[in-house]
Amino acid sequence: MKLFYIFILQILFCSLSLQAVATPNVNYTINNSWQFMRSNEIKTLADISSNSKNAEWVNIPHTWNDKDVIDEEEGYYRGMGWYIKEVSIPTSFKEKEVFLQFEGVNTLAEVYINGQLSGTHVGGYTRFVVPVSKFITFDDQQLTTTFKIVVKVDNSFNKNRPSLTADFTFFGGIYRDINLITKDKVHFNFEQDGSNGCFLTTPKVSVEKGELHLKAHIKNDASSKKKIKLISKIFDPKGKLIAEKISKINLVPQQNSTIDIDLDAVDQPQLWDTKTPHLYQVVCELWDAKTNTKVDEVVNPLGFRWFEFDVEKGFFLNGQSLKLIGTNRHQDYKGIGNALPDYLHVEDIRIMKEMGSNFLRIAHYPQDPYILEACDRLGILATVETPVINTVTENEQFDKNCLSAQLEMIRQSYNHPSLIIWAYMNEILLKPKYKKDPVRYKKYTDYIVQLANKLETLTREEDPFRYTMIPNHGGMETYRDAGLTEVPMIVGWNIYDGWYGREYDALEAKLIKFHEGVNKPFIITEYGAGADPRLHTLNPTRFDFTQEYATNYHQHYVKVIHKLPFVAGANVWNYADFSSEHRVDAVQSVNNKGLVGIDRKPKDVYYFYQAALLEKPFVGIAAKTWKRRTCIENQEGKSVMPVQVFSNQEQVELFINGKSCGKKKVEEKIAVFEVPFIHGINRLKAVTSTLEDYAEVRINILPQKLDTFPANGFSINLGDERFFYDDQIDQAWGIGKKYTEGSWGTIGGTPYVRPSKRKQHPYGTNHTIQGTYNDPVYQTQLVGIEKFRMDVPPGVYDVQLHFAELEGSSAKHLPYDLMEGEQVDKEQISRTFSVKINDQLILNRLDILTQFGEYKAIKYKAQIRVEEGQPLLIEFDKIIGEPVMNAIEIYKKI
Ligand code: GCB
Repeated sequence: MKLFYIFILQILFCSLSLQAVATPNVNYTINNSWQFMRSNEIKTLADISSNSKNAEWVNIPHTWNDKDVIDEEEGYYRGMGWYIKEVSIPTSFKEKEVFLQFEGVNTLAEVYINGQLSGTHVGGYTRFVVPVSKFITFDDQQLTTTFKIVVKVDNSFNKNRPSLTADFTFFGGIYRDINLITKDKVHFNFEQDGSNGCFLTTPKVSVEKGELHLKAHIKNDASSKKKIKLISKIFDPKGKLIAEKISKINLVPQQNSTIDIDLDAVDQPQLWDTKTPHLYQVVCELWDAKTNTKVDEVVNPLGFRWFEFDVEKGFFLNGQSLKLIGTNRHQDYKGIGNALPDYLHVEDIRIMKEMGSNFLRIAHYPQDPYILEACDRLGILATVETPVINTVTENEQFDKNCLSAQLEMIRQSYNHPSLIIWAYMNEILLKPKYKKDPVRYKKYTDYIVQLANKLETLTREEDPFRYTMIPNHGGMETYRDAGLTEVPMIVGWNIYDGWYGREYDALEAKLIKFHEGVNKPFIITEYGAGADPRLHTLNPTRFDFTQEYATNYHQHYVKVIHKLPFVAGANVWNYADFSSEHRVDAVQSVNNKGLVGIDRKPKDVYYFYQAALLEKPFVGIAAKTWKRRTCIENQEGKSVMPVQVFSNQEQVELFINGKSCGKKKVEEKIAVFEVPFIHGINRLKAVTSTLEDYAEVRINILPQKLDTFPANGFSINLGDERFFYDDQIDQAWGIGKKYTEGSWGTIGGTPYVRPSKRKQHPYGTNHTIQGTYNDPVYQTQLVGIEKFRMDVPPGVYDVQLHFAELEGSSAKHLPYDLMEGEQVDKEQISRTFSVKINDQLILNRLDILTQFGEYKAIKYKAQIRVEEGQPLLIEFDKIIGEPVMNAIEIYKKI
């Protein structure tokens, strides 16, 4: 559409004479070539020129935090950024009204046109419109008129602006499109709250009939009365005009009018549902009755559907019971931050649909318009919410900002048939203030309930046809006793049993208790387990960040969600891994609970969901995500490892290198095969009665006896039961073993366990390690290691020792700690040790903490010549405390 307008504009430029001619309305982006300065030094427009040497050219969408969230330093720039651009428009636009429409600026925007403040907006996730015409002087002597736009953007913390805290990065910048729009003096009122001025409702829908109502806000900015025709046209899903209604309206000068009309009901409408999302279109046109010219046009999607939430029976769409299952979504991407090209928004929804999702929680804030448009087209039901998260500020300004965000969200997304729930306040009691002072705490929670009631009332007044929801967390009593579960129509609960706490077996009983306790329609708004795509294990354990544990966790949740009818819906946290700068997890600053990575590469669990949700036959081999492995040989020189195959068929057969591993019954969507991998390439094929899937896995089998040394060396992780796959350089790290006669391995030492009251981390720590992107290699270690011995053939060896001190003073917790105040009581450890290899002193009195500091990746390389009959022997001499080693690599050079 925009290209079309640009084309029209070009024609205009060519054919304009100096007399005013009637021009159609235009709407095109002005995203290119903005001058940008990130600086807190620039306080006013006057400071810009003295700082302009620091300016860079950027295109919108843009965020200034794309780089500083991927660097190693903690924290990111939260402050001011200035965007500057000169824009030329045809002088003929004088006859029109010119506007700028900002799709999303995080978080505060001040827009100056030709030096005058022409608009401000608080809130990073909704659209706003700024008038231009009254701030510019059209140059009648020229074909074009130029004006200057300066936008001040601020993403710093402000106690009056939600979100105050949250587990995601608040990327600053103009990160969605800027449109230049012209309108006739008479137009649908799109300035107010960023809506398009037309609101459609379907008050009653059945198989026989779909009723349709239109509320249109029309503005007459002219100084004279206007006679107007409003023509409302309905087009069926094939684009055929099926109804048209003309309403005559008299507009008073300089006023807004609201028109409420029933449009013709549609007989036997093609219903919108998640399998066949039949989309009608409603085109509303404004015609000047006197000149008989069209002055404005707005197109909206229309879907005929009805839905209902039942406390006991869950959700019904068009009278049919439907379990809502899908994911949540954040709006960022690897290396780009939140400034996504449109393709990625649409692609995300396509990937969700291909997984079998029928439900999306757009969390924790409204997202690019493409998201709901794609949900409408592809058939994914949605809930959207405003970012009032974790805590509130008790003052009027904070309330006002929450309410305006809610209002804008509703008005801007109102016509999407896929949208069924408006939500607000995520886990608002997660960071409660005044917990130790019961009287003050009560006052605080009363304030929150009052604010919730204001948001609820506003939402129900704006839209009596949809549901409302608040997503809570933790124990039911906290929210119920505060009075918060009373407020919305649906209660959402974020549940992490089996991840942050307890085991997932506790889930079913918990859900039943919650259901009985709150007696409202119920959605599991979040559940998820972190999985660093690079970590794998044969022994999945809670909080190990392996793909295998995540699969077990989700398999259990899906089973329970399907079993309990009162669970109307559930959203995995999260669709994709996302940026959370302050998060301390397996991957620095990334929340790893995605079903796909931050680069959208599927994890095993994505394929599991395809098996669990798709109705068409599906088979998928888990091994695809773990395509290079290092493991230890068994007696037959092979390495037998389980391989999961996900399917919705009854039975699967798996082949390795053409040989069958047998047939297996699929249970809860998974069949597990014990597969005898051989050294080198292994080709897997899974076969069901109608389908096949393939995977290729390269295995590096480490022999028990090293008569010949592996060509690509030894890369071994210590103190770990997880295999690490470095996907950047395709290096597979195996897990260590104890030395046995004639073989290789460690002597002495026990795996490091992070002191924690709840034993949260089965292996080592999840603290960020500096100086590497391979944190898991350094996050585990053997403590008290005495020797590492390898009975090797003679030759020259390169021995690489990896260390990190994990017992530093600043053992950190998740800033976003759902473990509720886990405390680590520990004393500063001191350790000094020396390392000899084959009697050669390699490291003298190594004290990692003093020499390098805590949580830093340290690597030493040494070359050793081993003579016939000699082993390769690394010895750790303890001087103070216990020696440690995190990982080891050995290569044979000669
Ligand atoms: C939650 C929050 C979400 C976090 C998530 C997590 O409950 O609502 O914002 O990212 O937990 O991963 O801890």
